[in-house]
Amino acid sequence: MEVLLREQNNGILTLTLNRPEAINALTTEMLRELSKALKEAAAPEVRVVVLRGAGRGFCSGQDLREFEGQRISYKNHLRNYRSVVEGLAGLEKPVIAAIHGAAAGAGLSLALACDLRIASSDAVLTTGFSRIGLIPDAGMNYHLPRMVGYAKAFELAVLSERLKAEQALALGLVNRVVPVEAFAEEVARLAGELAQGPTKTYGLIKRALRRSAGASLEEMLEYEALLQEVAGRTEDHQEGVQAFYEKRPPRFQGR
Ligand code: T3D
Repeated sequence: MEVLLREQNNGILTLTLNRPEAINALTTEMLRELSKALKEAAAPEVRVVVLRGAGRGFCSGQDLREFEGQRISYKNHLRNYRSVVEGLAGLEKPVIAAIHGAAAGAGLSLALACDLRIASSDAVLTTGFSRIGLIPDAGMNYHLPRMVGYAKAFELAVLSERLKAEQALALGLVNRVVPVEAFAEEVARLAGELAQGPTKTYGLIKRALRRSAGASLEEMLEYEALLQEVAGRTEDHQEGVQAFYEKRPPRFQGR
């Protein structure tokens, strides 16, 4: 059985974590496949990526049975996570985490590294790490406090409580919550909308917002001017302005 399913349609690449018997617990093989798929997603035919889980949940984090009885080098093992997190964060196009059921441990870390999180109303989010005596990893220490602030991040990381979808929404951990029965349709609709957008510009927006996390206002003013030079020369910018003049919706090509 393939541990990662890939499906590409109309500019939307859907990556499905596929170990439903363990709520898609992450194995080394799965992380390597995911990293490879994210590198391939840089191809211009891909305009948006959706990351989801097969079966009844999104992802339960590291497979706690993979290294049963072994003493592993976390430093080495976490390189596999690093490659995936950098792949998600560095991909210059929108990445949506479609979260239904559980998102736990490193599964939540991967969701946080995506650009948008759409939760089904049955979603349950938990940091989970502290319950097994580990600190958050796979980028959670970076993303979580930036999304919810230090105090809440500390609480979530230390207590590892299970958050329902609406609680996650109130904290800003997910962008929207959709009833279970409308979830797949809403994810497809949003992905479809983004796949029709000015992809190159979306990539530059992602780059700018990510850079801002560690930059001063002066640095950002400089950097956004640089990126606007690039956005301003895209065909999609020309098309957007032309469409405005002609009072019609733009037809973006992603270049
Ligand atoms: O160690 C390292 O490599 C370092 C890196 C660590 C990164 C991490 O991600 S640490 C955190 C790891 N994840 C967890 O601790 C979460 C463990 N799982 C849970 O808390 C719960 O299973 C869930 C909240 C995710 C879902 O609960 P529920 O009640 O819906 O399902 P369940 O019955 O607990 O699980 C269903 C099956 O999936 C079950 O298998 P079984 O008994 O039917 O054969 C369960 O053992 C399996 N499963 C769930 N999570 C994992 C898992 N198997 C392996 N690894 C898992 N993480």
